[in-house]
Amino acid sequence: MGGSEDRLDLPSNILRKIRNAKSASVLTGAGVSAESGIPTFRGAGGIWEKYDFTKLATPQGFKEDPRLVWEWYQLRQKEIKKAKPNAAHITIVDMEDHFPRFSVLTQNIDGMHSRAGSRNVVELHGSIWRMRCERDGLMIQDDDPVTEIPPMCQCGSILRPDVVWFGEQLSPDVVDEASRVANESEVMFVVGTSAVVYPAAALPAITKNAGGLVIEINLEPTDITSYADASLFGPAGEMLPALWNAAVRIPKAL
Ligand code: BJW
Repeated sequence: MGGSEDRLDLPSNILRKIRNAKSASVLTGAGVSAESGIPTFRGAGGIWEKYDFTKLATPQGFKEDPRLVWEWYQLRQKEIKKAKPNAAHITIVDMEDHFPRFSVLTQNIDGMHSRAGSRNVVELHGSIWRMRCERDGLMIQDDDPVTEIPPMCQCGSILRPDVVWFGEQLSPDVVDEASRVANESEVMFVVGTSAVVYPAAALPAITKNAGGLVIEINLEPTDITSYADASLFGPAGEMLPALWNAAVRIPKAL
């Protein structure tokens, strides 16, 4: 038994509800990939400490300097390509094998859940591995970092990363699917998100209001903590496997 299991301290009724749920989901944020070496956005050492989001993650920033934005995305593609899924990503794959209905709702654009082996992944903010043309709608998927900056469409326009920047709408289909999943989840695990970016941050409240359990894993308290059924504070790569072991191993009699 490791140190993380000692810190779990979850009542057996919660563990039993987790194990017996028929429908579950995980909402992930940048913290789930932190132990793979991919930086988070906010807080000490976060991306927004070093880079100006207005220049790099808004449609206005892209219009003003597409080359700068693409250089930043290429740098991140290279970092992500080198990273490996960690124990949290892998535990989420195990969860999918256990629950009859299961979805990963991720704010991350890094593709790490799919690389780890998760099948049912809803990418709320798009993917760094896709680019699209806003003029003719062409979509290109490529698992390697871009080589041409900025990448050009055959129609002569500059392609953009297929990600959701601030002030842009998430795809309505994606929001509908995520809301449906949140509404039908008997348990939602909220892992490694600061829960400040909407509409993703509102998904756990949908689960809670529909009578589901919300279990949070983070290094520190967030706005979710006030209504979560349990909050586990520690690294996702330790806390999630410990939680999952405890839930699947709980004796049937409890
Ligand atoms: C660990 C750990 C470890 C670390 N283990 N844990 C309603 C209310 C208020 C505002 C709004 C609202 N509706 C819309 C808004 C505006 C805006 C918004 O939410 N702003 C807030 C910041 C105030 N939302 C939008 O603009 C969204 N669009 C929208 O709503 O459209 C509707 C609309 C538009 C126009 C007119 C009218 C309606 C779009 C948001 C898009 C976000 N895009 C980004 C960039 C994506 C592309 C890219 O990556 O390049 O998405 S911003 C960035 O933040 C990224 C992330 O997905 C997102 C969330 O961040 P996340 O994942 O939570 O990371 P961090 O860094 O914040 O937190 C990491 C956490 O992990 C921390 O808590 C750590 O403690 C923890 N951690 N290591 C466990 N090892």
